[in-house]
Amino acid sequence: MAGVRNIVVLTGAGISAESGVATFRGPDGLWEGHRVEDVATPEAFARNPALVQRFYDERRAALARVEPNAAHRALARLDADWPGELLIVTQNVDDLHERGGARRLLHMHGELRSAWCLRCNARVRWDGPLRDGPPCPACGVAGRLRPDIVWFGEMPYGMERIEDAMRPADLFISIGTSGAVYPAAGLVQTARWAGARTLELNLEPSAGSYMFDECRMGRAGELVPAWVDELLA
Ligand code: BJW
Repeated sequence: MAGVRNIVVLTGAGISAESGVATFRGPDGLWEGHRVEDVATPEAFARNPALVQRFYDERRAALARVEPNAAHRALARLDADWPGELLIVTQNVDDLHERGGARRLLHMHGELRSAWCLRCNARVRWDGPLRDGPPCPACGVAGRLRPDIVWFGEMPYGMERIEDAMRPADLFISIGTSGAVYPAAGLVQTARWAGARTLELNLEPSAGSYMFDECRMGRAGELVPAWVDELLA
């Protein structure tokens, strides 16, 4: 695509929907059975750690039953073949981008396959359950590991790296996100200030659709491979 060198891609739950991972705010949303304030805040964790650990243990275990889809693979192809700068910023806590082959990737809301020790502050790769209070592999203290997930009121990861990638961006593309959660929802505005062209790919109009130069509505598994083909042509 003429004049494009620096790209920032933002992804949300919609890109993993066709892999069978529930989105957050749809009719079958992940939080249908769980009130968000019961599970996705530090206060909820302090109040009822067993409930929160069980919720995340189930989602971590479910990763073994899902596979990357055509949209994840298309972004990995872009990552491999794009000669300019690229950063894929995902709000998703699943590991489907990396299993699809993406490398230039940042998980701004944390990762299911990581645990954070509240005793020694280490972040460790974690694939099993946390509900039984296992010892931290770094400091050995039991019962202090929490899901390494950014909850409401906590600072998302990598904000400096994201801002550094946004400043020189000439193309910003948002895929499969409702635009309901900040600061991710504000990145389109940052992109506009940077002078980048902005494109949204989503199943339906999002809260921020009006801010994009172009919106394409449909399934990520179809729209993303077609867009990557266009870009690499
Ligand atoms: C398809 C598809 C298909 C379906 N193909 N598309 C008042 C105003 C403004 C902000 C605030 C406010 N009060 C509080 C805040 C801040 C707060 C916030 O934004 N609250 C809002 C509710 C208003 N944000 C925070 O607290 C954040 N931290 C923060 O702000 O720190 C301060 C700070 C930061 C930076 C600079 C300065 C200060 C932290 C937010 C953490 C969010 N964490 C969660 C939970 C993680 C735990 C978990 O996974 O359980 O992350 S919330 C949840 O929403 C999750 C997601 O990453 C996030 C976004 O959801 P997403 O991905 O958009 O999913 P959906 O379901 O909403 O949408 C899916 C879309 O896909 C839909 O549009 C579908 O149509 C589409 N789709 N199938 C294509 N096949």
